[in-house]
Amino acid sequence: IALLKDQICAAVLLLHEEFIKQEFMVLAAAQSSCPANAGVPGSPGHNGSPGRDGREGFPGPNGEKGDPGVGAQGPPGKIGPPGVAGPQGHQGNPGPPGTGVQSALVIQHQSDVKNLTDRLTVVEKVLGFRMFRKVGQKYYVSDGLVGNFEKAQKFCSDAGAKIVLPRSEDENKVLTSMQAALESTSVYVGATHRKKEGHFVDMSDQPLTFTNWNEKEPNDYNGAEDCTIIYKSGLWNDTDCNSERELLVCEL
Ligand SMILES: [Ca+2]
Ligand SMILES: [Ca+2]
Repeated sequence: IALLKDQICAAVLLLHEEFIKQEFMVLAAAQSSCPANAGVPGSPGHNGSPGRDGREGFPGPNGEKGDPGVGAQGPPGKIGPPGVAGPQGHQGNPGPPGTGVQSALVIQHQSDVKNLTDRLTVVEKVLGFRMFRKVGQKYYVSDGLVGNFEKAQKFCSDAGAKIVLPRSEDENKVLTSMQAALESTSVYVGATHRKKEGHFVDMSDQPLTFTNWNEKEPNDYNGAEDCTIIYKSGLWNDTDCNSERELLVCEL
């Protein structure tokens, strides 16, 4: 009987194996008996509740290096300290020559300026004297002082002038006119024969080009006359150099 029971159960299982769930088969096989035919399969159960969250995964590999970024340009930096001065450069080449006309004009102007400056210097000196007379390009000047030949030389030299010496009849007349105005009878002039008797020269040791000697003069009276005076008449005479009464007259 037991064997038959087993055989029946096996047959039932074979007949219904396509319709019966695995669980049912297990359940039937597990039972020691096969009391009844298997029932109609129940409806599927409801889905269970979601399971718990899984653990955090391992870190992934490093990504590829990105391209360099493009930033905005910053503000300019501070000005640096000045550098050390360099060596002096070479002298430049001379400039081009001026035109002939320009050069001539410049030279002429320079000459004119010098002439005017020189004349102005003379006139300014002349205006410093008590009396002056113009004759040609010269001025005869005097302060009405008297003295010997040495004093006359120094007085004129200190004034930037020379002791007077007429070089023409006109100049001789101008000198006598000054003597008359200053009530002088005679004046020393720049002519001597100190170095060579009878050979009169001017203060630059040049022979005289004009003379107006009085009659019988120069006579070197007593061998002591080396200087020259001009009387108010305009006549000349050689005399000693130490008379203190002679009018001091200079020329510029
Ligand atoms: Ca003499
Ligand atoms: Ca004399």
